[in-house]
Amino acid sequence: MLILPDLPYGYGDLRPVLSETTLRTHHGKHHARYVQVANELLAAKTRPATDLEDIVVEAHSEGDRKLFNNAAQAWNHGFFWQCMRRGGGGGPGAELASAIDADFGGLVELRKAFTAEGAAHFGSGWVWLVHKDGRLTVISTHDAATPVTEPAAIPLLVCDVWEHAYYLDHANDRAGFLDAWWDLLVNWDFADRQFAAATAGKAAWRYPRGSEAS
Ligand code: MN3
Repeated sequence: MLILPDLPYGYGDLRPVLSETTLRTHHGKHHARYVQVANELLAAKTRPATDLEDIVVEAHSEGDRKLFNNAAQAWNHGFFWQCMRRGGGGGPGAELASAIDADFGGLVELRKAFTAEGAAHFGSGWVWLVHKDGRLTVISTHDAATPVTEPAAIPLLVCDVWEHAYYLDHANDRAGFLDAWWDLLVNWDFADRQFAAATAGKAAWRYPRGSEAS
C-alpha cells in the first residue's frame, strides 16, 4: 500500500506564494487521489512491487499507462513537497553552486533557464533541475512523466506547473508563480542533498513507505 506522506510543513506555511487552500487541495485531494487510484490498481496485481520507484519503472516499461500516471504523479508530488520550505529561496551550498556556475554560468542563469522552461511548457507538467551524464540540466516533462524512469538522471528540484498548482493564487500568471516560487520557497538544502546523491554516493530521496508490511 502506498501512503500519502504528510507535508514537511504546515498548510499555511508557504503563504503568500501558495495559499492554505491551494496546499490543502493539492495535497489532500490531488496527491491523495493519485495514491488512492494507484493503490486500487496495485490491489488487482498479483505481486506488485512495494517501493514506489519500482512501481513507476515497471508500469512505464510494461506500458501500463493508468498505473504509471497515478504512481508517477504520487512520486512527483512527494518529491515536489520536499523542494519547498517556509522561508526558502536563497541559494545552494558551495558544491552545488560551483556545479551551477560550471553548467549554467551562475545561479541567475539557472533561474532564467528554469523559469523560462516552466513558463513555456505547453499544457500540464513539471519543470526539473536534474543531474544527468555528469552535468546539471533543466528539463520539463509532460503530464506525469518523471526522471524516475531514467536510471542515469537524479532530480535536484521540481516545480509543478499543472494549473492546479498555482491557478487559485496566481491565475494564469505561471511565470509570476515560478518567480515567487524561486524567491521564497526553494529548499536548497534538499537540492544540495540530491546533488550529493548524484555526485558523492549519498542516498537520494525515496518516496516514504508505509509502516505495514504488505
Ligand atoms: Mn500537482
